Amino acid sequence: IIIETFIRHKLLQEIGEKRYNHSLRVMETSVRLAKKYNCDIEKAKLAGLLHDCAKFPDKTYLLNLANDFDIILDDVLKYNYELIHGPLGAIIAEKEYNIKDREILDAIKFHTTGRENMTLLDKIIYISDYIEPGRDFPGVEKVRSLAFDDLDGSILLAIDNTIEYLIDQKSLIHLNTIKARNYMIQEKI
Ligand code: DGI
Ligand code: FE
Ligand code: FE
Ligand code: FE
Repeated sequence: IIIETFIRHKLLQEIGEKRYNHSLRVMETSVRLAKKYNCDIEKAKLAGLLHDCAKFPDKTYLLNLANDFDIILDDVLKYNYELIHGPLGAIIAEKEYNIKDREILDAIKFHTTGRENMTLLDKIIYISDYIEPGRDFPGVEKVRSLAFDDLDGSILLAIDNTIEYLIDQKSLIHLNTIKARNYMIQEKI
């Protein structure tokens, strides 16, 4: 509990009230899903709370930090710096919030794109970020109700929606987004 107070205090200072409140809603959603799908509740709580710990609004600050922590920027990350807060978040959670659990750190690292072979915790954090009660975009209701009946189906639908949106925006699609989708489809068969 003392640890959680430290985390909350630091997080609020670092990412601001709006993103902090989003993080609390993701945490609550993650805990609900962890109970439903028998995932470790403490891990879901910490990963949900910290998933956006590197979501710094200032681009230069974010890029400098990524450089300081030797994050290798692939082509897509270079052009879409918003994607950096996932991998950077995993490092900051480890070094500045003292999270040593690999499962938690990976769920943070891949929360924006997903990845091949997503763990149950990865899936819960990915979808909680997408459906938390503050989210309001076309299609979210359907994913929200599906998440509590068919977690994998909800992930696939969320990835499809995201890819459709990215295509619409003429944005680059990260390979992990594609790999996550291929994996979810193959896993179903
Ligand atoms: O940090 P949040 O806003 O809470 O949410 P997030 O980390 O899931 O980021 C969502 C954004 O990430 C959304 O605008 C779509 C974008 N995104 C997800 N996958 C990809 C992507 N952007 C690009 N360019 N490529 C991707 O594969
Ligand atoms: Fe995020
Ligand atoms: Fe997301
Ligand atoms: Fe988020």
